[in-house]
Amino acid sequence: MPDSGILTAKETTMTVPSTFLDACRGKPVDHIPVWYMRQAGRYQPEYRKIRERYSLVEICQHPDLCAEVTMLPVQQLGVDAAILFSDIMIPLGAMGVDFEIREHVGPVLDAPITRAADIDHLRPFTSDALPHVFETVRILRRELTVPLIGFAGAPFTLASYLIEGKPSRSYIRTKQMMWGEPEMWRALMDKLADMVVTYAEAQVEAGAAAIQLFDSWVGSLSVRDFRTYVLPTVQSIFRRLQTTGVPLIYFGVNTGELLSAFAETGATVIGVDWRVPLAAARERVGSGIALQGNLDPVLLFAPWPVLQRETAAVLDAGMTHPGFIFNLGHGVAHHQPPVEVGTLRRLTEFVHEYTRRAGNPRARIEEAYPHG
Ligand code: 1CP
Repeated sequence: MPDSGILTAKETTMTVPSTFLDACRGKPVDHIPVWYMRQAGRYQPEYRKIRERYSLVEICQHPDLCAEVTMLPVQQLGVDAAILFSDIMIPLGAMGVDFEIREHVGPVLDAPITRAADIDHLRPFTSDALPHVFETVRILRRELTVPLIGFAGAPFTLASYLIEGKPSRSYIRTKQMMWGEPEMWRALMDKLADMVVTYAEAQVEAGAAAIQLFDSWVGSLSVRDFRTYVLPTVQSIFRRLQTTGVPLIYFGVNTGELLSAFAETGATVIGVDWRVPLAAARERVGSGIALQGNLDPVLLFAPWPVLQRETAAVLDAGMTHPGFIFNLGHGVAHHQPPVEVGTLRRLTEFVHEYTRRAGNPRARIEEAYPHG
């Protein structure tokens, strides 16, 4: 430890005990850790109140406010990790991309990328960009009692917004560039990969204890295309991020058929959506990599006994191997009326209680919660 008594990011993550970090590493845990994608957001009355006065981008520009929004779900739900409140588009702003996050739509660009010159014009991302983001991370490192997950969008998913100019269902323009202009595609992937590495390293330097790479839309690719056009870039990102020493999580939606290729990315943890049974995911990924998931997010709108039964099934499947983190298969869904904060709090308590290990864990679990 340095004489000043101030811990560096690496020392913090290595010395503070954390169920979440242990589970990422496949170490024994006394309960299964929980966090939720989109755990900060519209379902929270407090968040809606803040959003009446500030846009999402403005929240990210105010470190105290952004830290408050990040901490809210930790205080309200009792989750085992926080995720930095931000958006995958934020670092693209620092590369000169003009975007807007439109209400009920998502990221929208006036001038999507169509030609090589547009890619040349993307500024390289440097770690002195976005000082407010890293200041938020430093505040959170001081304030939080659980690890902070930093994150970045993965190159394919970011490219889909840059090329389509808005959320897409078919990714036609994106795939047209990928297949038809392989040199442009490579240049774009490389530029985005450099951003991801620099941005993630700076988040760890400031205090993030894990990094999640969101490749939300990569499941739109065939396994062949994933291996040809995306896997080498993701491998290069994780290879370069190994030196940070923090767990690296790779997540996408609709990725059942890609999971065996995901196992070759170098990720410490693989996120699984709800369409794939965890036993099948485990078979495809093999052992030695932790899994995270995979409750259908819409179950949050189901009657409690159904939610409880399906959660128990996910936990039973997840606990068969070391290295499991409970999460939803995608983010908390937006709907009217919204998911109740109380439902997520009760779910978190249930996961902790159901999986708390003492003595003969499975026997105790079966005894306390007989089912099926
Ligand atoms: O203004 C708002 O409040 C709108 C909703 C919203 C929120 C709460 C958006 C717009 N972004 C965010 C925050 C956000 N985005 C977080 C932090 C919150 C947390 O997890 O607690 C994170 C991790 C993201 C990452 C993100 N943004 C992803 C990857 C995760 C995923 O959900 O797959 C993606 C694809 C985006 C793009 C985006 N931003 C916002 C929306 C509605 C979308 C998706 C649009 C689409 O369907 O393509």
